Amino acid sequence: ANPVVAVAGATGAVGREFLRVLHDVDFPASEVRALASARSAGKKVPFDGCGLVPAGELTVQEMTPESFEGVDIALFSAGSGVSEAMREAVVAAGAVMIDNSSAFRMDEDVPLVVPEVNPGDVAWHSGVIANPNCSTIQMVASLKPLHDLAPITRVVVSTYQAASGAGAPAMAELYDQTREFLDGTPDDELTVSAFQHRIAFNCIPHIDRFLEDDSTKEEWKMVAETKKIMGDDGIQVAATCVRVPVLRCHGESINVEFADEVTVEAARAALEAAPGITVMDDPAANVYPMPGILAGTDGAFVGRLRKDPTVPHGLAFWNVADQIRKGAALNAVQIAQLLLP
Ligand code: A2P
Ligand code: 11C
Repeated sequence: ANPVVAVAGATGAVGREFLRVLHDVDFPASEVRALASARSAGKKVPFDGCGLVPAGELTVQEMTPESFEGVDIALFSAGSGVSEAMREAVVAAGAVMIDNSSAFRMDEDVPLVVPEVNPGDVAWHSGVIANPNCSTIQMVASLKPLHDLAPITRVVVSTYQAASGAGAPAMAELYDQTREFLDGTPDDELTVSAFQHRIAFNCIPHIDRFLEDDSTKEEWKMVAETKKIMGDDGIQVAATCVRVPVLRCHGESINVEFADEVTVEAARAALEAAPGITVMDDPAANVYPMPGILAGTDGAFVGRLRKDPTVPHGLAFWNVADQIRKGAALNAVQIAQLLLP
């Protein structure tokens, strides 16, 4: 039978994208339930239809433990607290929770899945499958085909992360603050609430909270999640995560060190053949991936491929992806597709 799908957090930035992606891939649902907080109950959200569900608005229902009766697949993006509170009800209903929050990612009974990298891991779930952090997803999608050429021993990554990674209100803050700034509003009168500092005309090397070793939680996620998804604790990752005044799409500067020689040509061929990766690399024609041209696209885009001559077997490249699609909603729906009979 066609599955019943619940979208938990349907009014949020990722939740709305879940609905778009379900339509785009024509997910074979028999019903799609839009769930959010009591504040949104009764609101309508647009839906273009998928499977047996016709196009038309969905009426948002308040999410309660009873919301999951009859549900087969529950796509969650309503924050860690909500995922934790609803897990038992979702699993008791016999549904699989595909969770975009960081609540369960490192749990031993929860697979952390990027379908291009470790699709087989969905087999051992016990009711919950976690969707990795957006900056990790786009990086590992490009590391996997390279790791298959020769083992990767070390990765140095610096991110250029879009405001929308912090949710829809953060995106609005970049927009409005930029206008206020250009209108001459003094710094101390600008509205600063989504980030620690002004984001307009600025870069903030601080995403999520600081940890004891002075790295941030976002940087720690890139280290720990990469090892779990790639199934290789031997990959060392050094990450610096930076928020930049971009609305949508994260960029990443990535330097990789291999155990053996990998030529730029071999790396390019492997990336061109890899699922979910588009190589956009023609320096002579000024062609390389950029957030400004890639919002709304699927997969991860790679360019600026070149040798890193500072280490024995080094490669450098630049990676851009729409972090709300491949980094969140699309990856989660691709996980759901792996569960279809
Ligand atoms: P609501 O719009 O009713 O607050 P974002 O990440 O863009 O901020 O979106 C968060 C999503 O999670 C929204 O859909 C939001 O619904 C939902 N949400 C937040 N808190 C709760 C809650 N306690 N119960 C159910 N849904 C929630
Ligand atoms: C950001 N990467 O850009 C974060 C958002 O663990 O899923 C996603 C956080 C997470 O702010």
